[in-house]
Amino acid sequence: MYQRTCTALCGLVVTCAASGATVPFVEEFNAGPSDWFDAGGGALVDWSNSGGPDGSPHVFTTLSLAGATSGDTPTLFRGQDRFSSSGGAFEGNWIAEGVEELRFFVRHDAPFPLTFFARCSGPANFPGAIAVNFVPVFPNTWTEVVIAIDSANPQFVSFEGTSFPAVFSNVGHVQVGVSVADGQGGFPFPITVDLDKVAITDCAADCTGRECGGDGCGGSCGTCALGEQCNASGVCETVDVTEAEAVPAMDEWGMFSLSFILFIALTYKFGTGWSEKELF
Ligand SMILES: [Ca+2]
Repeated sequence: MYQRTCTALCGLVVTCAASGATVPFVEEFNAGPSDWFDAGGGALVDWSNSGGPDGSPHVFTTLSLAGATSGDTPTLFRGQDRFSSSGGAFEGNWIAEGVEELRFFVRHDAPFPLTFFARCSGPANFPGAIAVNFVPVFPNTWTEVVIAIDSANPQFVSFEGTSFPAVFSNVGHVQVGVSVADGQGGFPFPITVDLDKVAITDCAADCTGRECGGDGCGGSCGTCALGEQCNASGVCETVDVTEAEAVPAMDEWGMFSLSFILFIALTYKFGTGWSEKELF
């Protein structure tokens, strides 16, 4: 983070807001499109006050493939410094500020899966870094795209003649678009594409070997089916119904067991210095 000074018209020297990226940050679009612009950069994207992945507000725009051909990469959403998108939260030196991931949720109503990409660049817009989400996003389903901000991430398919450090040491633009696949060009009907929860994180989620529970960054590796529970290793296990039903029958043995567990817990708390937060 750094600050700069600006000279106002009246001659006073004022301190502008810090211009480094805000990490972590999530653009929820709660109050409007947060100065995110559309494909052409000439208008704000559309905004809805509900319907996001969690029912929250989100933004959307219209994609036309009528004049597109396979291999085209139309940009749909623009979070850019000259628009003051998200109050400048995405602008700055992502490497120095410890950005580990770029995340966002997308949804669309095309009758076929779409391949999304993210592009980041400096304030001049070129060159930039393009990362492709290789798993196509199915229609009508909010899907989270996660891009590790790591030079070794194979999602980065191009740095447009520059390098990973050159782009991510001075991010001014964050853009989301789609890659037009074979057979999609010429589709005659407008497609609505939704966007929400555009985020930069300061930790890297890891769901390796986990199908449920936390991802280490406040997110989830998945949920278990009815009748299952997530164990400590992040694996869904079938709940033993017989055992579960026996719990409410609190007889003397049960009271003794509860007392014993509380005794062990309290002993451990004072023995190791657990904080209140950790216990409860
Ligand atoms: Ca939202």
